[in-house]
Amino acid sequence: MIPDQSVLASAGPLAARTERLWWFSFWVAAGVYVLTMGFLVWSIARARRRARDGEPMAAGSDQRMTRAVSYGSGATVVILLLFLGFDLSVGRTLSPIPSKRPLTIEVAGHQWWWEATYADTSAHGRFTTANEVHIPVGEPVLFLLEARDVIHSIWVPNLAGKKDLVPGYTTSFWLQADTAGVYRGQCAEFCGTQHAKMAMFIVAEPRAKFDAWVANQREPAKTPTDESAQRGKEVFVTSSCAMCHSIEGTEAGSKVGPDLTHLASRSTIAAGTLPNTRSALSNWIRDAQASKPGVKMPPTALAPRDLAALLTYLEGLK
Ligand code: HEC
Ligand SMILES: [Cu+2]
Repeated sequence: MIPDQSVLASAGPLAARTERLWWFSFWVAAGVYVLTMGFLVWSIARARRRARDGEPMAAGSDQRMTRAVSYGSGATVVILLLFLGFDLSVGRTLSPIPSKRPLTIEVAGHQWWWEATYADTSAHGRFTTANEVHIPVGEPVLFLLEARDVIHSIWVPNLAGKKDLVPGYTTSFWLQADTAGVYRGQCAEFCGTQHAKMAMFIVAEPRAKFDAWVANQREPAKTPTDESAQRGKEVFVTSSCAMCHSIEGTEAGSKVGPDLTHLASRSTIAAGTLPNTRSALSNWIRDAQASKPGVKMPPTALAPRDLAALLTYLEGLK
């Protein structure tokens, strides 16, 4: 399920340009290395042969050496300027987003998860999800970035470079995926002990599939019909859960933790830490600290029947 998380497997125009820059630098540096080592070996061999044969230094060798060093320094300057020029030109093509009204997603970094709100001009069009961000293939997507606690950094190597999320300050960047797929990203700025367990998945899919996903995410949670799930909803809204989580269509409306309206539509929980299965969900609710020590979700002791009902309810939040 987790694809190559690598800058050398680009799947979009931004990452492709960065990858080209990387290979350019690699081949030029490799060429310089091979040439330098070649000259070194050659000159050592020549000096040894001279010493063995008792051959004197040729006349004018001092000037030749000065000239060789000057040519070498000149070539170094030219190569460094080439790097600089290529780097600047790539940087310039990366900044402006090539679209007037792009799909805009507000991403907020939290310790240790990602909140993603799809911006829309109407209040009903907006919706919030977490850790799994769907985007349409072949379209530039604008991200508005904020941090709620400390500095985080968003990095999906197959699609784009990094961008920091800074508290009290909105930054932005854009990316585009040209190949459908699930791209793993992660926080790239140390943000506390569970920093390594702060993954994000970009799900790039064809426009029609994306639209269907959006339409479903905009819906409030369905009112459960079976008895166990109904009991589970009651457990959720009457216990501590509602103090930190939102489920649209219920009384739970807090934003401390991830929005759970469509929890069951995500493939992982806790920012890629656990698979979204009944047993993982059960362990997480009983003691989130066991999988992510220090996380801002306390252990919850529930009667076995209440826990089972709660799990059934959560599993129904498609
Ligand atoms: C004090 C606040 C708090 C309380 C109370 C709380 N949670 Fe959480 N919850 C969080 C935070 C914060 C996270 C994100 C943790 C992370 O991924 O690092 C989270 C994550 C989750 C997730 C994973 C969501 C995802 O998409 O990754 C689930 C499911 C969840 N909580 C369910 C519950 C349930 C059920 C209860 C009640 C028994 C509960 N929580 C009580 C704060 C809380
Ligand atoms: Cu982080």
